[in-house]
Amino acid sequence: MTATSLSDGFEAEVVAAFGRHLIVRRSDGGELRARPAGRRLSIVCGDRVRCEPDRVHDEVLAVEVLPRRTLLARANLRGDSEPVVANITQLVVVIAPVPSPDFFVVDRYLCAATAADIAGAVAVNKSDVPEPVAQAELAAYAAAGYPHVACSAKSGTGLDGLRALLADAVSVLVGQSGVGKSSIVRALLPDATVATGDLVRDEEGRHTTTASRAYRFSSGLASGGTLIDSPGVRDFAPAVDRLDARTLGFPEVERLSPGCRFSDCKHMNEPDCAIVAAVDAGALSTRRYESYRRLRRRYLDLMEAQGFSKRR
Ligand SMILES: Nc1nc2c(ncn2[C@@H]2O[C@H](COP(=O)(O)OP(=O)(O)OP(=O)(O)O)[C@@H](O)[C@H]2O)c(=O)[nH]1
Ligand SMILES: [Mg+2]
Ligand SMILES: [Zn+2]
Repeated sequence: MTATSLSDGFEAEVVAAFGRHLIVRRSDGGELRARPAGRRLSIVCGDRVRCEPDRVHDEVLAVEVLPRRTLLARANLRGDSEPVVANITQLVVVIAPVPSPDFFVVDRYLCAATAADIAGAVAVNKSDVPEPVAQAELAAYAAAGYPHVACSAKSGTGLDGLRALLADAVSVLVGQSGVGKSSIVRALLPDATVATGDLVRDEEGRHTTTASRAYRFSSGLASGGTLIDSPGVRDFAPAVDRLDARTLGFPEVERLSPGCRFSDCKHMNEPDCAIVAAVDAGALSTRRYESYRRLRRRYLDLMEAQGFSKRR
């Protein structure tokens, strides 16, 4: 890093974020370490930032976050909204036969995406493992408008379908630890060194991702696309302030609710509810509706928690 290269402010893209440690990519492709200029600046992978040199400490400071086109945000335990990843156009929830999927977590990710105007999709990895993933669940996602692709990062089966899904999109791979998100990145981008510094061994000695990292497709079917690998999660709840209070991000509710008797129907216990009628008629998955009910209850809890934390 020469002094002249740091002489002026510049704009850059955050390609990795781990706490207050950032890696930013300049428009010339060069990557630099950087850190947020203040405690209050919350910067995530995918953000575009304005950077300035800090000559005293010989480092790069990200001083401003440029307006985000999209933001995936989660609710923390206090109910407050926390940014997860910015400027993505697509969220791909990765599931696998092992570890067995928690479809309620998958649903909540997809709700957060839908609420944030981000396309949602499901990738079913480890298709080489002779253990089926519930086809009824995948059919329910397809009916809701979320496509799914089957693949195996190990055998290479289905990777073309995944490339087609990712083409020209800025996508994040999310999901439980061990489903194969980083393996998919390595299979799709063999030249990208999935930096080992971003990986640590967990208590069972497996490599697990600790920081989100963006990779760009330079060739192949998905040229023009960007793929962001992210750390595995046990749970996920969408940020409440970003959720549409009416639909909670469920496309089926959005589509069916005009048929409800009450325009402010919450689809819980109200009479003549079109969503309940669709469940009874077998047109809406019972599990997706149960997921809606759970998220409705959680939404109220998080709103309440947020109220408490605001009053502190
Ligand atoms: N059989 C099989 N195993 C796979 C496949 N993809 C990944 N794995 C294995 O699954 C384990 C976890 O893979 P990772 O890519 O580290 O999973 P991850 O989702 O990135 O996990 P975290 O970083 O902890 O969130 C590794 O042992 C991989 O070798 C696959 O398609 N088939
Ligand atoms: Mg990983
Ligand atoms: Zn209703």
